[in-house]
Amino acid sequence: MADKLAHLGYAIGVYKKLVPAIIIIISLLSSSSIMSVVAWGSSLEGSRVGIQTTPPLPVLPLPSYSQLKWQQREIIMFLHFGVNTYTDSEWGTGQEDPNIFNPTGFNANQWAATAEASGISLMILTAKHHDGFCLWPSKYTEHSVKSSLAWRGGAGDVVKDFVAAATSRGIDAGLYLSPWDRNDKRYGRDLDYNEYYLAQLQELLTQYGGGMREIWFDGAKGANATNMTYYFDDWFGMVKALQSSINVFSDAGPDVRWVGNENGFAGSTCWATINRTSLSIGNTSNLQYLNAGDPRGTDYIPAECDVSIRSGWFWHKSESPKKLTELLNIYYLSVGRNCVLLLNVPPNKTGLISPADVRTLMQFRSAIDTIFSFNLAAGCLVRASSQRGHNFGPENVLDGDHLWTYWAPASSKDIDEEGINNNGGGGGGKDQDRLRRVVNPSRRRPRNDWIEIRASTDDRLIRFNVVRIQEAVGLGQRIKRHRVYVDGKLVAKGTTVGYKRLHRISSRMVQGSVVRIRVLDSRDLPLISSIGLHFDPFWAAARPKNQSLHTHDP
Ligand code: FUL
Repeated sequence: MADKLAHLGYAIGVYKKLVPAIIIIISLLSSSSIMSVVAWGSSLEGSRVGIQTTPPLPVLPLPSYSQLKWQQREIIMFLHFGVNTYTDSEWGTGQEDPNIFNPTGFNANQWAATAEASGISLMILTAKHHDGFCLWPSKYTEHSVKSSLAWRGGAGDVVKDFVAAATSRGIDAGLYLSPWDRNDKRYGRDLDYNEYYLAQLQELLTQYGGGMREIWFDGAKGANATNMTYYFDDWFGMVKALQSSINVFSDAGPDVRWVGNENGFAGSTCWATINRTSLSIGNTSNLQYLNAGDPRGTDYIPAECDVSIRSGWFWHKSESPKKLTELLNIYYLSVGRNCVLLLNVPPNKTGLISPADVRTLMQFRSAIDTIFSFNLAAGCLVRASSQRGHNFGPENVLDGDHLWTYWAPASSKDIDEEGINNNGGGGGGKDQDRLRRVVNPSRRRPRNDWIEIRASTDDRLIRFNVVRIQEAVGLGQRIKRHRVYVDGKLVAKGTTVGYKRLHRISSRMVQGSVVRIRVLDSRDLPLISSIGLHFDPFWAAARPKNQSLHTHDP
């Protein structure tokens, strides 16, 4: 009853100045459920000469359209292919004979078909790795497929086939062009090498269509490699000029940053925001900063988690793909921590993705679909501590839009003036009266924002072991600390949320009738675009390690 009164206070507070008669109608409805009050109040505002409450102000910095598209991909396929595939090595010397590159069964359609069947929408190919061997016939070097006479008589072009195969299946393409080049004699002579590198960039970004979606500038370089300065500003400037929707990856962005390790793990706190001025390419002293991001960062540069499906980046006969449980763990610690997973799947000597890797990818996709295609919160009742206005109700977290429809609580000003912030579900009544008197903005009470999923009937329990929370990051990443309760008992806690936060429940399974997510700290109002309660059978079957919460966040 106290809850119901609190929500009535909210509805009255919002509308009393406009339509006094509504108050009478609301009192008549005092015996109806909270949900019906929220829905009913909303439709009244909708009828108010068509003017709707505006979204709250954004919290800068914001993601670009291309970054949002990148984030929604969740998994990107990386393909390491080149002379190393034939020499059983990871870093070539640059002295390899181009004739060893002979992928007798090369078929980029098989790569694209594998990506498509795995639900992957972008593939990134190593056009040139550290050995300097180019997978396209560059005009500026002999160290390329045009010297691989055994393969298509030197007339082959892997990049061309790769882009054509991807495009034919509606999959986007991206390229990796290693800055460190162990073959080219110009390496070490700043001007000459930068001109060479820019000439190659120009080839790659003009000869294969205008739809390139990501370019990867790898900061790696051998400890004893020749010193030289890369002209990053020129590189980035040229890339952006030639490809309008491309995301530039490097240790320091500008669009996508490295996560600071090659295991596929983001930090348990992971901000998409960071200060670019504190980053530099190829500098390994700030890995922790890259891993966690920075709540005060002035640049929006989300992290990409690169890891290989096998232990090496290139194909080696002796290696086999990771197990499904390991890949799922990587998924939870990358995609489930506000990042994108860049999963390397190396083509073998014949030029195809090995059957074992294809099988593993299929299993991985099917496991993700099994876990996430059904939301146990669907059909449940949803309510929140407060609501900004008509378009910002808690029901938005259960629709299919995970970016632009969201629950927004009332602003602190509205809460202070109207006393509409329901105090933890047990508030209302006298508490509301007290809050109504607090009108001095300098004495605002701390916020207590929460949103709750409730089983639709009293006897129904929700059984789940994964919680998914998503912020409306189009208006900036905000949440700093949150907790999840089931029937009042803490089951998960964490810091950042961002585009997607996934919690696996440490006890492997939990059940209850009310799941509440509390936001303990946030940069301005928290905006939640989606909530999911899911069942992960692989997690349920895994042997519990201990009963404590798996995350050590505050
Ligand atoms: C590293 C490189 O040295 C590896 O060979 C691989 O390409 C990986 C993605 O980046 O820095």
